[in-house]
Amino acid sequence: NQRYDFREIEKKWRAEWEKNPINKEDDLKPKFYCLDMFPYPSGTGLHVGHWRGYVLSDVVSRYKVLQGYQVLHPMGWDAFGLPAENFAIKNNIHPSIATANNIANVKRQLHEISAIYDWDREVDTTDPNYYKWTQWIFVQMFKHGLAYEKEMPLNWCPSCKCVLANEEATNGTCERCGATVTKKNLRQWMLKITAYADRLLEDLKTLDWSDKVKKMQSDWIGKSYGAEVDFKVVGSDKKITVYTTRPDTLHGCTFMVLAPEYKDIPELTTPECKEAVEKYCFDASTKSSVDRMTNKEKTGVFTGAYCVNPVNGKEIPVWVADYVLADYGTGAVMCVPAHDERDFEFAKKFDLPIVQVILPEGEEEKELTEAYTGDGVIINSGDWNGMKAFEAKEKVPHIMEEKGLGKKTVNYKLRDWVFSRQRYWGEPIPIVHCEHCGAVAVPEDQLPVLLPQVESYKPTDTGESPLAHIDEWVNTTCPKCGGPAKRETNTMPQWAGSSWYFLRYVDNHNDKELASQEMLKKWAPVDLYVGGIEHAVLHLLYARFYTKFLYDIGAVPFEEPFQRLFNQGMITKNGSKMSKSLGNVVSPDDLVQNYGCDSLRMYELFVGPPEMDCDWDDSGIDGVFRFLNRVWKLVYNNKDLNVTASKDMEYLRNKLVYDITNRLEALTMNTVVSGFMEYTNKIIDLGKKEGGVDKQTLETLVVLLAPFAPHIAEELWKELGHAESVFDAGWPEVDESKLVQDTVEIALQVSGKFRDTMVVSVDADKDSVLAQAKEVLASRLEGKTIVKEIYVPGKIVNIIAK
Ligand code: ANZ
Ligand code: ZN
Repeated sequence: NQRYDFREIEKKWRAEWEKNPINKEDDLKPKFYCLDMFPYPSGTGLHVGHWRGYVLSDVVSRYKVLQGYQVLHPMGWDAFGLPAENFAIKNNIHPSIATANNIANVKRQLHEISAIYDWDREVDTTDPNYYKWTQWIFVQMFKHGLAYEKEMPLNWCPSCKCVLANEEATNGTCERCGATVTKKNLRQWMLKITAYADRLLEDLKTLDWSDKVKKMQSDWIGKSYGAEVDFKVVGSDKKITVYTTRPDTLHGCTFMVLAPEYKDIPELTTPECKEAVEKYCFDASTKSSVDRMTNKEKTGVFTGAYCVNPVNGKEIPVWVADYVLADYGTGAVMCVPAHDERDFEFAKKFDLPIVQVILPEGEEEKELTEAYTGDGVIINSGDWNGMKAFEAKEKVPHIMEEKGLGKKTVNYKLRDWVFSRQRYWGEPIPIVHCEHCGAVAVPEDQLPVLLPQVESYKPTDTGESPLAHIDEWVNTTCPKCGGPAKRETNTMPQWAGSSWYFLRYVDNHNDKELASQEMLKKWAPVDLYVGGIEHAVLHLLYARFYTKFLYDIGAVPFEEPFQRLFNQGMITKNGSKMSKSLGNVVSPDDLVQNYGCDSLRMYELFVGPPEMDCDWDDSGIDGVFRFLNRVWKLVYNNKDLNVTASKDMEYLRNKLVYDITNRLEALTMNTVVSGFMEYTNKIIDLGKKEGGVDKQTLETLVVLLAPFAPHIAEELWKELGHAESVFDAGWPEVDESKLVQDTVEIALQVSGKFRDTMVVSVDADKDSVLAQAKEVLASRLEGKTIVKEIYVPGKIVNIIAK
């Protein structure tokens, strides 16, 4: 058959691979674990944006198979969580049914990609055999003191009727629905991720991740060095301790600000100020922390109290303002308006004194129009004057320690992880509350605690989960004393299941442990993890925390789950994210129907550098389709010619292998595709000149193409006379000696204008090149006088003629 009938071919090979997977487990081979961030099975299904990452990871997986690895490339479902529940409420379908439907649909769509997923290893976070282990991990954390209960004001989304982790409320709005986040006092389960702050920070160094993502994680952990300094309160035996990263500016501290939640405020406040302070503190309690930090206009009230600046004995006023957070540092700030932007604004607004203590090197002191936050020399600071600010930063904490006025400290921005949700569709937290014994873990042999069927899974306004209304489920007996007890009714956040799923794939049928040591050692950790950058902080930090904890209790044999991370960019349509609500979702179905899976796979990679966002334009796929047709014809027209390769063809073939391999290793997939197009054209042209293309060159092209366009490659491989799969062929090697070219193509110019090209031997001397060039250009030089002859070796001949 001379025609490239992609429909026929793709159907045929997909069926064949299903019977006979190309990726065989073989412990004599090295392993490669290539993982996609598993999808949330939404009702909308997959669009061309989803394909981008899945195609990339599949190309790498197939490439590794060709290189002789046994490859683990699994797929599964992150299926608990709010969207399924919201969908269920809206459409009146039970979340478990809606989820099953969605999984079936997305799975069907995934088959279209022809990725080499191992469906025997499928995991589903809502499957009791899976969440049994999600609960087991929680029980281990509880036993190790890392899961604890706490009553606290929390980010509350009034629309989702649910608490949010700090990570889910980063700009004062709900990450999911965009509603403004408020505060609510609730009893919550917390995970002590802060106990791992240092290791989470340190071990970033060992990972092959982009600097961008590493920085996002280290900023989120937010380790800073500073000092705690004590300020005596005037007329009282109380003191206020502040946390500062700028102890060098102590002499410039002209007032103090406390967070509205600071515990001593009632005792510090004078009777005249009481009413205003109480009102201010109440108002602040209704705002979210992000709202308070980013609030443009500074607000605050004076408490009537004063404290003493320990380095100069000056009495400074104590204020309350909501830009100071209760849960960072000590909840009290020594304010240095001259050198801190927030303090400067505050001082301007409330007319508080500003004293400059750092002078930029070589400048005169003059009135500040804004805070100066740079380096410089210390002034207005008694015997510290003349010191460099950065030196003082180091020294002052020691001085304060010696004088008993404070101490050196380390602080983290990272907070413990709020781990309970007041929603139905999640893993029940495996805890029983007993009047006598307190919170007791459900014994491991009684796991999983099954999520019961409920009639109404709608969330409530009270902060109670819908599970709280099922008396027969809630009322139970205490595993410790046998007395009456109640089940915990909160469920886990969606992140729970995704924090360890990569461990389960390696041994997903195990009913004794979350995965055996043997299988974990065989496959894990993940060698390449592909997914969107939106998970840079949340999921990736949680997964690292889980892995480290499981390592500490001996459940997994490594500390870091993901060795190399690749974040693909988003596919947009007319500049905006594809979404059902915008009506701009491009479905892959029609494109597969009209051009085939192979063309769409290659086009997904061709649209732009894979790490960058890219606007989608259907029309470009045509170029890729035509390219595959050219390859098809090239192989057909030449496969039976039996020509021998020329030196030039051998060069082309080796250069092709060299470039494609290097670009693939660097994951610059768009340049791989353009490289294929460029080299194919060159091979076609050279073949025309030489009366045909040799078989080895054709075979090499087909094997290299196989990870990208597997169906056409498999078909052409058969046409080239092979009985076994192209994926058994082995990845072609480069013969370095052939990369040295005998001839080069050089450009010919007349008076600087490009006129022609010619091919010369690389070691041809100047005279013979010029003579040959003048011959080629003879007609253009006729009747002219040659003024000058220029030869740039291997590149250009320029004949200047009048
Ligand atoms: C005096 C000072 C002078 C400060 C100066 C900064 C600049 P990072 O680096 O992010 O850790 N701070 C301390 N506790 C705070 C709280 N609970 N809420 C809001 N701000 C707080 O920030 C540490 C700095 O943030 C500290 O150093 C403190 O202000 C402020 F020229 O102390 B600084
Ligand atoms: Zn008990």
